[in-house]
Amino acid sequence: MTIFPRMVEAALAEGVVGRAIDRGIIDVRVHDLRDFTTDRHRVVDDAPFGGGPGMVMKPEPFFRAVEHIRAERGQPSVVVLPTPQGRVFSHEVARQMSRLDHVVVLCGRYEGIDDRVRTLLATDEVSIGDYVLSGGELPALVILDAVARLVPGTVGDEQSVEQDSFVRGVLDCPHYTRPAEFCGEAVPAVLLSGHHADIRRWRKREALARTLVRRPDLLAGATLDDEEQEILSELVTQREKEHGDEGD
Ligand code: 6GU
Repeated sequence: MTIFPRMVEAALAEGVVGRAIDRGIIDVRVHDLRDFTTDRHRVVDDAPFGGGPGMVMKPEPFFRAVEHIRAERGQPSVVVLPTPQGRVFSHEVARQMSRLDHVVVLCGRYEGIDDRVRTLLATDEVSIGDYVLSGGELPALVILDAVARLVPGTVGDEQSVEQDSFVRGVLDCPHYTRPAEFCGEAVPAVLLSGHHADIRRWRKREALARTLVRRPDLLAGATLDDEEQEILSELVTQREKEHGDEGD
């Protein structure tokens, strides 16, 4: 639900999400909030009670819109309100949502939405990170993309979803394609060697080394196989030697 349906539709037409919609794997309906106003000028906002700058989105169009969806498509599993005040979106939240049948997302604009939309209509408040955006449309698209990837059949290769960084708690390894040398930078020789066991080990090492440096917090919850455990121990020992007593 949005006052900018074209903004949302444009994003839905492309890429993995666009293909999943075309194939009927997911069904996405974009609704124009102004269609649920009752006045001639299709007004969706009003001045704040108590005064102050900016406008507040009126509650009635959101309620009428959700009532329309309920009548057409049945009771939604959740009604999500994107807001910087919500719980922070993550792979885990995306995974939970991907198992739901019917998710409604209410996008707000202006300074805010009448709080009764939150208390009476929303079942879930979600933030996509600690920064402020000017509306819920981009968060809704972020949420949709992350959730759609986890619906079976959306991403061509199911294996690649399983390998995604936040599924396993390990960041991705570097990737290369032709040319083998570019701007004086050569592709790591092991990738051209044809030694599949070496390549697999190199990728694991690169991924773990990156995770250790950039996101050590992820490693606490990571699921590592025996080879990865071994590589990680090596990397940790190596770093301790290099950094001496700088701490961990
Ligand atoms: Cl969900 N909405 C807005 N307006 N800003 C945000 C956000 C949501 N998440 C982070 N910043």
